[in-house]
Amino acid sequence: MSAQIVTPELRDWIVEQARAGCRPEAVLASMCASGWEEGVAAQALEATLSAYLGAGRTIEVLPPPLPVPEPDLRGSPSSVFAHDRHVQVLLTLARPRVVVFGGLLADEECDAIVDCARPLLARSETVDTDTGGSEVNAARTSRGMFFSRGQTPVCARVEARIAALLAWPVEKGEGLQVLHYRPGTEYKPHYDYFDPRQPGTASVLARGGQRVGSLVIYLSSPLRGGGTVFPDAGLCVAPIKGNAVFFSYDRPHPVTHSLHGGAPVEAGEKWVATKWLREGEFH
Ligand code: PD2
Ligand code: ZN
Repeated sequence: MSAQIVTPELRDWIVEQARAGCRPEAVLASMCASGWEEGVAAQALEATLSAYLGAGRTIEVLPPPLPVPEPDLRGSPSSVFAHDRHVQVLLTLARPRVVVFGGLLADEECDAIVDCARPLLARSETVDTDTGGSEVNAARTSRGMFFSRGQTPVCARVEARIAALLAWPVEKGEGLQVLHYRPGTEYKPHYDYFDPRQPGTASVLARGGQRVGSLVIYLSSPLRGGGTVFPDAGLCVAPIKGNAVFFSYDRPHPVTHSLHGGAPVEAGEKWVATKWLREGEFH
């Protein structure tokens, strides 16, 4: 991937495209279509066009990277201690950044969250970035509800554990969102960040900035199906009660490869609690 070399010929071609009035996004798209990895292509474009313009001017093809939550996995530990519990590290992937944790929640904690959420479920809605409000989404056939931060003692304990695990303050997290999937329901692949090009995004960002990470915690083990899939990586994480999958995205852009979805549940029921981590304090 990073072995792709920016030759003088490629630089000349990029400058030629820019001089012909071609927008950087269009040049990026044709580089990707001819086999360039998007992140490498974007960096090559930014460097070439900035050097061409000179006088300290810079061209940004991608949004600038943001700090992201990240567990401390120095020394490749098989488990880490987070607040009040040992948590297993089952899988790590660099790109997209994904970490699968084992035993993040005890079975009784999963059951307590499900019992509390069950009477409050409604057809799941997603943020509507056209308006900044929320809407029922055909791509998401689960039912769900939101807790506010610290709404129950179990929520507060789990939030403190997540904050320690991911080195990200509790205040920068949204409340837990609980989803319930029956057989045949799914959450089609999507990105969790807010699309900067959508008109409603500004009002969503006012509550704590971009989402920069997600933690999907499995509160039950469906019998078949219901894995969390990452199509760009060909990865499917099995939903096992108490385990969790963490992924981060340092820019609101597909270059993060953070596209993910909930595969259809084929047998049994799937319950998850999702924690979204924001760039700033969420209020
Ligand atoms: O339930 C899941 O596996 C899932 C998949 C994709 C949850 C979410 N996204 C989410 O809550 O954003
Ligand atoms: Zn998602």
